[in-house]
Amino acid sequence: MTSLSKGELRAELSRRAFLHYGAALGALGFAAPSLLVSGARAATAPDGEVLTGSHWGAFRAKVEGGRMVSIAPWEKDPAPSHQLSGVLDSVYSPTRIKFPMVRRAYLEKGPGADPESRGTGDFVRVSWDQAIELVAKELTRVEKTYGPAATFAGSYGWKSPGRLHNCQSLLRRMMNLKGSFVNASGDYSTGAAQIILPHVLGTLEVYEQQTVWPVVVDKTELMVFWGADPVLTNQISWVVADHGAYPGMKALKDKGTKVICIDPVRTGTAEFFGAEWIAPRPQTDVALMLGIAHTLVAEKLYDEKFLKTYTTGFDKFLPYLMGETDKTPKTAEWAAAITDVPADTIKDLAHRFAKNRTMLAAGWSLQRQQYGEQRHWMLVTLAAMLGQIGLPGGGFGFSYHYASGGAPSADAPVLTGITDGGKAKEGAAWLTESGAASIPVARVVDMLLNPGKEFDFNGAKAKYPDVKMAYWVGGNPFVHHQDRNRMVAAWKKLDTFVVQDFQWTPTARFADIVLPATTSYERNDIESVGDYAGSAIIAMKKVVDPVFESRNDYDIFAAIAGKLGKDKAFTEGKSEMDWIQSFYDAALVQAKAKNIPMPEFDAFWSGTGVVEFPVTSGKDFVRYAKFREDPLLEPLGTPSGRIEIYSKNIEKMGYDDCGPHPKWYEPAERLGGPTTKYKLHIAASHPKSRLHSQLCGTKLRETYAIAGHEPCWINPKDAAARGIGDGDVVRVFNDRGQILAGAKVTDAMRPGVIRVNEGGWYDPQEPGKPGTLCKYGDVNNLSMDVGTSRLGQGNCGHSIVGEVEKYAGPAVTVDVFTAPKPAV
Ligand code: PGD
Ligand code: PGD
Ligand code: 6MO
Repeated sequence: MTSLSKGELRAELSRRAFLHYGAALGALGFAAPSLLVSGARAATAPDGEVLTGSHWGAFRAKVEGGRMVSIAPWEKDPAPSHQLSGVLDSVYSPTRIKFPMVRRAYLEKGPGADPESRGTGDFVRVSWDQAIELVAKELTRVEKTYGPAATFAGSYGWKSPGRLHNCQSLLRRMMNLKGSFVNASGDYSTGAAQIILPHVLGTLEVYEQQTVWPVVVDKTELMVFWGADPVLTNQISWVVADHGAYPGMKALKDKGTKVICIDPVRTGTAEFFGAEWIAPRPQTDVALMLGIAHTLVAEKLYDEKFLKTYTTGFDKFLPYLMGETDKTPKTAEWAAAITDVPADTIKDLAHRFAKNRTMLAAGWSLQRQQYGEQRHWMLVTLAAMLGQIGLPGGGFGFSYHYASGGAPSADAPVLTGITDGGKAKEGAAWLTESGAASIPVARVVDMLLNPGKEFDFNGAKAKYPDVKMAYWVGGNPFVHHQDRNRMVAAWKKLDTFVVQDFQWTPTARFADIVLPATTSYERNDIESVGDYAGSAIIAMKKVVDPVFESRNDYDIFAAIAGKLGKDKAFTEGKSEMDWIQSFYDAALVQAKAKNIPMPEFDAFWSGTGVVEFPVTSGKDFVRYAKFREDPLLEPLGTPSGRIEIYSKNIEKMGYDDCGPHPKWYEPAERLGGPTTKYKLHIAASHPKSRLHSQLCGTKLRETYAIAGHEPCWINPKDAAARGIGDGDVVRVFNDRGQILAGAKVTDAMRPGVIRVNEGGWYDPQEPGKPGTLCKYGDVNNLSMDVGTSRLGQGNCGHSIVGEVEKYAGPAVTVDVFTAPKPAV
């Protein structure tokens, strides 16, 4: 495998750093013996101003009388997110979980009792001692009765930043001490791309540093945002957001560089750049790319030398492209019929891509669709045909829209974090983590419905375990997972469902045992700033004391581990501050070795609470420049060392839904599809004023909800044809489910496509009843729950068709934003 450049390494580390470097921390052995008892709370937060961090950026919180009263963005944030205004409310909102609660039937009759009453809000308040005892007992019972592969703790979700209170690592740390558990691999963001791209490029690619913005501004002549809305999605980061992409985007705009947005929606990004808007039918992008590729060949505009030197398998792809293998040449005209983009436009794109220094910057919606693997593979193939990969400002980029990819990386040490106590894995190996069994993350409902069934995943075969208990922390599956009604039915199979969150999410409402966690503003922690930039390390100081009876995730898991007789192994005798210092000190050792200025811990913590790092070599990073310079000495991590347009490894897998070269596959349903029943595509994109479902329970919702519901964007023509007016309550439906939404009539939508963003909280009219109406507008009532293909098994959250009508039923009350009655 080729050695990673610094920028690449940082990006590799950013999202999964705790996995890669967990072992190193242990080896460094910084943990000084603690003088404090485990779980001891730091002193009460005083009044004044506290700097802390969040997914939305760093901010200063003002505290008066022990209450957070206002927040202001960190003065060094170049583009603060408007979502910060919801953060304050998230601490005090009526959705806060105040006490441990147990579903009544569960408490009275035990595990598995009356699963029909899940989601009805019939809870009973219990003490913390009772709750911890119940959880520990059930973990033990399930393991003893059914073995280690009967408890699912693959708990996926966006939790909060912080290297200690990383609730998912903490859950798995406790589970590893107990015995074992069923894990999940991959994520919902890039499930298909992160499996296909290592075959094509030898690396995950989606979480790696991009050719940096200053180089793009200087050299790119044509910037193409393909299914990407970076102005919207760069608001947040996995760690504390740096927002470094925004100055880059502004400089590109100021320079007047030509920008094209290929998207069924005229996005905020298209408006920001005054971009040319090309609106294909959703899910047809591979056909569009093939039409462009065919034009490049037909008009001899492609770079044969690049293909020969840096790629393998083009000779096997070319006969498919030209129609020699299937009698269907993938001409611009062929593509036009599928995509609804005129053939002349497709040819014109081919001409302009070839003539200019072109950056193809793709988002991830493209691969959150059936056969999603093909999108990024074909885009790499197209970029290879253009021959600009490794040149400044040319090629492709799969993270310009995420966590400010392309913001130059600083010379920063790696910040370690709490580990799950399992074996640390590096690079792509985190995809197959520890656990008694592991499933691809988005197959969780399939697993519950089909114990013992064999499934394929990236060349391997495995069987679904028979799971009786699930423990979820830091995620909201009753919003994020597809096909809600299928999911609600599957969940009835569980004996026990434990949820640990700080708010009454739809998931918490479907739990048997609900444990109230603190927000990250009620505890101390430490985090990096910028997934790719790594521009600083920041103290996430406690702003206020825990609200109501909430406890830190660390303390909850330490208490459960304690009941299992494993508290010493869990805490290693360290307090919150001991851990935080140990992570900092490990970074300090690296910094000293590299002559990077960094104060001692005490000065850092009691001083400004931030240490910033300089940018030197990161400022002119060009992705794949080294490979281009010397493909023999700097080969890719693929079997051939080159870009694989044809993969022999995938050929060997023999899948009918992901062949050995990129290809157009007709999805089960799409706008204008040959067998598609419904007339509208439903875009389930990411929201401008939320992070998924986070902040949906706050006052911020009032700034965008329409008639109290999640908005449904619709083109004026589609609205008029259905008698729908702006502001009307509408019912969006298909064979899988139905939701209410509020109509926003706008010509920013392509005709035939409506948009309801993901992340709206599920509010079932009759909880547990198949097909019941969701009163607020959770779009995943409508999506389909199938894997992208047998290769990647990613989710298909963007493969939805359906219909919309003006709502004519009885008035409804949205209940999901207040706590269940017994919990108030
Ligand atoms: P979040 O709303 O971020 O969504 O799904 P995910 O489950 O990650 O959920 C995080 C939860 O963690 C919240 O309930 C929050 O309160 C809780 N939490 C935050 N901090 C803490 C903490 O410190 N402790 C504890 N205990 N809990 C905490 C996101 C997923 O949705 C993703 S990443 C993607 S990319 C998918 N996107 C789509 C899509 O494009 N289209 C559709 N149809 N569906 C999707 N679903 C996926
Ligand atoms: P999406 O909103 O799903 O975002 O980033 P990702 O790029 O996946 O889609 C981006 C664009 O693709 C949308 O404008 C949509 O209209 C378009 N699109 C959808 N389908 C198609 C199609 O078939 N063809 C074409 N050409 N375009 C299509 C998601 C990323 O965003 C992720 S994974 C996470 S976890 C974060 N989530 C959020 C969030 O919830 N809220 C904000 N504000 N920011 C985020 N950033 C991250
Ligand atoms: Mo995601």
